[in-house]
Formats: sequence, C-alpha cells, structure tokens
Amino acid sequence: MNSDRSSLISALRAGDSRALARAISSVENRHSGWSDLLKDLFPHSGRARVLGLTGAPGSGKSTLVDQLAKLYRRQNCTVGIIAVDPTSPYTGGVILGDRIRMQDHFADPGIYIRSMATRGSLGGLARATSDVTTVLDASGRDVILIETVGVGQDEIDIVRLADITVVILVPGMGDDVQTIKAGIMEIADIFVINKSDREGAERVEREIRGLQSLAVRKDGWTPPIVKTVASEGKGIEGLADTIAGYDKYLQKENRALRKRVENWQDRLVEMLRDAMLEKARARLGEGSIERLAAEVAEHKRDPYSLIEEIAGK
Ligand SMILES: Nc1nc2c(ncn2[C@@H]2O[C@H](COP(=O)(O)OP(=O)(O)OP(=O)(O)O)[C@@H](O)[C@H]2O)c(=O)[nH]1
Ligand SMILES: [Mg+2]
Repeated sequence: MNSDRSSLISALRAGDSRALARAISSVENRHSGWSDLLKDLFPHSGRARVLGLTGAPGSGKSTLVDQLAKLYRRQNCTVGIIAVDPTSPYTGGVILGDRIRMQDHFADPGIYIRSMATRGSLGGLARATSDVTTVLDASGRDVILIETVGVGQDEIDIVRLADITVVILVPGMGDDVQTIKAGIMEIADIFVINKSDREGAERVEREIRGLQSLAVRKDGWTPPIVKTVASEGKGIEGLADTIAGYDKYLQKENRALRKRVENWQDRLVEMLRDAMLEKARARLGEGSIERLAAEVAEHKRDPYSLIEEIAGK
C-alpha cells in the first residue's frame, strides 16, 4: 500500500478528524487515488448504524438530527452527520442555521459533520453520499445520520442506502401526506410527526394510518409513528427508543443482511453501469457521443446496430 495512503488511513482510524476530512474530500471530489482509498477502507466499514432522515424543506430535519446526535453522544456513541443539501451550496439561511446549531458540537470530536452540495458531481449525488458514508463508517463512527430533503429520486436513492429510514412530516401543510412522493412513503421504517406543538398532528397521524391500511409492507413491519417537537427536544428519547426497536427487529432473522444485499444489488448495478459507460466513452474518445447522436438524428445510421457495435453483442 502506498505509504501516504496508509498513514492517512491509520490517522483516520485513530479518530483524527483532519485525516477524516481529507479522506472524505478526496473521495467526494474523486481526487487521484480515490478508489484505492475506498478499497482499503471498505474492509473497515460495515459496523456503523446508518440512519437516513428525510422530509420536506423546513420540516425540522436538522433540528432533529442535532437532537439525536446529542442523545447518542450521551450514550457514548460517536456520530457522523452528512447533510445533503440539494439546492443551496453553503449559502443562505438553511446552511447558516445549520452552522449555528452545529457550533454546539465543534468542541466535541465525537461528532463529525459534513455538508454535501454536489449535485451533478461525478457519479451522482447518491453515489458520492454512499462513498462518504463508507469513509465515515470505516473511521469507526457508531452512528451515521444522513439528512436529505425528500423531494426527488436522488433523495430516495440516498435514503435507501441507510439501514433505517425516518420520514419526517409536519402538521399544517394541507394535504401534506398525499403530496409527499409515494416512493418516500414506501421507504419509511419510522414516521416522525415533528412540530407536534402545532395544530393538526392527529390529523397527519390519521392520514398515515389510512395509507398504511391500504398497503402492507412485504416484511410485515408497520412503521411506527412518533410525535416530536424537535426545537424543544421533546419526543427525542421516544424516537431513539423506536429506532432501537426497529434495529432490534432488523437484527432478527437476518433482516439487516437481507436489506444490505438488496441495497448492494442496486449499487453494484449502478457502479457497473458507470464503469462500462466510462470505458465506452474512453474508447470512443471525447465528443464522439455527440457526433454519433447527430448521425442517428439525421438517420445516417440506426441506433441499434450502433450500440451493438460499441457494446458488443
Ligand atoms: N414549532 C416548531 N418549530 C420547529 C420544530 N422543529 C424545528 N423547528 C423550526 O423549524 C425551522 C426549520 O428547522 P430545520 O431543522 O432547519 O429544518 P430542515 O428540515 O432541516 O430544513 P431544510 O434543511 O431547509 O430542509 C427552524 O426554525 C426550527 O427551529 C418543532 O418541533 N416545532
Ligand atoms: Mg436542514
């Protein structure tokens, strides 16, 4: 093993947060040697509990993550936080708000926080997030919390890499539950109704129960509903207990492993697709896809034979 890499890995595994930051940047930005780094880190990963938290903008995800992180620290667990911010890169109220809250943790090396604002990055946001998760996991973090706005397919892909997915809803948003993407409802292992200090929490609960009665999960798990007021720290212990309860359920009958197999199946297909495409692009040379697209559009050649030519039969 390259000695720079090996000393980076030893430092990272010893809990050096600067080494951790360097490794994450290298993986996130695909610096040279990023995949060798991941190859060496992977055997050290697989121990952390990965929690995905998703919900509408402003539903209180960061506040909730912050409260959970504090609670896990009290239980002597080390925590890694990945805040995936799809729209605003490091500017604006959201991130500023996060920064202010996160200052609480700056003195505590047991919490490491990373913001990702890399939409359009090489390999895609979901891939980058999963690679960063592997680095945090290998660094020995006990719990990894991933915050993401529940709006699109990317977010669904991201939370799918989690062991446990928490979907956050809030009262007072009209037909809220109906408008949340169907895909998001389906991936929830636990529902949180945050901002339960507001009117309408019962109604949201009834709506979730209504949807649950229509579709039973294939593993038979009925996602529990937990009410919280994250800004006041209310309901956080109940949420942590519910998370632990689901974790226990996952450990039985090999469910956790089965879930990871499913996740890896998707990820391997994705990685393979990326790798093959990259290879084909390299073979064809810069700009050729554009040229070939023009030829197909002008009906100078058919796309079916063309793909066979490139990919082989
Ligand atoms: N009333 C009330 N306000 C809350 C509660 N939890 C969070 N808030 C407030 O809601 C606002 C948004 O909270 P955030 O934690 O930043 O929400 P978020 O979901 O992370 O927001 P984005 O990252 O922008 O999507 C903040 O002003 C919080 O103080 C709650 O339980 N009740
Ligand atoms: Mg947030």
